[in-house]
Amino acid sequence: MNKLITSCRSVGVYLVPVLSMVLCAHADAQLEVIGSAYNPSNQKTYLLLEASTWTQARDRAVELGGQLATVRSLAENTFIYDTFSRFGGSNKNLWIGLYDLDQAVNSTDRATRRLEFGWLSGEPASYARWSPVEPNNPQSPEPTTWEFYVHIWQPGDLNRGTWNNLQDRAAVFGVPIHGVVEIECVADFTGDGIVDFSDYLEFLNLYNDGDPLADLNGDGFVDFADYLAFLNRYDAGC
Ligand SMILES: [Ca+2]
Ligand SMILES: [Ca+2]
Ligand SMILES: [Ca+2]
Ligand SMILES: [Ca+2]
Repeated sequence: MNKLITSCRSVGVYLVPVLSMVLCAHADAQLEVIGSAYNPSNQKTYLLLEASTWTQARDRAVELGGQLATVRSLAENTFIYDTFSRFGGSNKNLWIGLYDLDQAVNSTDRATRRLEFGWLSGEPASYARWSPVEPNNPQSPEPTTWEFYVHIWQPGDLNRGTWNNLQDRAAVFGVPIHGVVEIECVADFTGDGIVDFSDYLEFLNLYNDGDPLADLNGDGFVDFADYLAFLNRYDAGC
């Protein structure tokens, strides 16, 4: 999948404009990765997607060989919030992998309602950082107003850094919502669960294009330090 976008960029200049436009329009339909970061304290790599609905971000995360992030502690919540909520200089709400497991059952009791949410990763929902008034339970008969998906509030909000359940939309109060993807195996660039030479070639492609996906140490630059970081993970088999 990454390759498609990469090829579009690198091959586009050689194509006649119309063909190039068609191919690139197809590639652009995919959510772009706009940032990445490595958290040394839990050895996990995170990617930031362009703004989208929760379900779009969820699907893109799987294509990228990961999942919308699981938040297991205050430290992980703080890392994600500090790293991405003002990424690029503008405020961002952040989608995480928490969602309402049963859309037909929605308690009006807040304590009970909190237990209705679970992680995409299937890990136990032992840690939570709900805003004091969430998750709420809109009572409208119109299902599109029901709030099944969870994001971290952006820095400009009173409840910044805490969680809110929301509809499947790409912005709230005019501020965009960006998916945060957690990548389990960084060297598996093809996302097939195996680390082999095809991953090496895929990394080289991204590296040569300066793609943010190749910024493995998350410092905003694609350079030799990232190449060495890749070789380390590649040798380690993940
Ligand atoms: Ca429910
Ligand atoms: Ca809510
Ligand atoms: Ca692979
Ligand atoms: Ca880098």
